[in-house]
Amino acid sequence: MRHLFLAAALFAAAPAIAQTPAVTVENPWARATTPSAKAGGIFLTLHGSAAADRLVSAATPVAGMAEIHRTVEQDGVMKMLPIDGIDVAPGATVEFKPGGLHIMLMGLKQQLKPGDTFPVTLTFAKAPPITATVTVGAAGAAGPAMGMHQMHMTPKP
Ligand SMILES: [Cu+2]
Repeated sequence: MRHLFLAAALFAAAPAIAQTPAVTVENPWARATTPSAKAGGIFLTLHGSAAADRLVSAATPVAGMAEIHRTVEQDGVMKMLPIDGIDVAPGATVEFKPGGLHIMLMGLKQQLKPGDTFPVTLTFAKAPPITATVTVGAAGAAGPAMGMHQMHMTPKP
């Protein structure tokens, strides 16, 4: 009897089928910001599901706007460019990291302090949206804590 009950409970907890399998979001984190900062960045890793999908937008209550940015080098200067989405191929790993892909936060409504958490909702072309919890890293985590917009003006040494 006990085994039957467990099986029934597991079945009930199974996610609804017939939807595109979701991309997996791993280790979402943000850089700590200064009290006056209006911009920030979110970094995370996406793992593709069995089906091809595309991250098309991001939103968070802590910022007026969130954009998907990539970083390119033009004439020895690192620049950030907004992109309208990023493909996540089946089984692929897409890494958002400082100096590369990132979710740019503009119009920050609060300071991002180390240890704080906040939600980010990622919208995909096919699978339902995913809301993940972002943890604010220590100031200077994996790079300078200065606003990423600094990169627009900083020539490479
Ligand atoms: Cu950016």
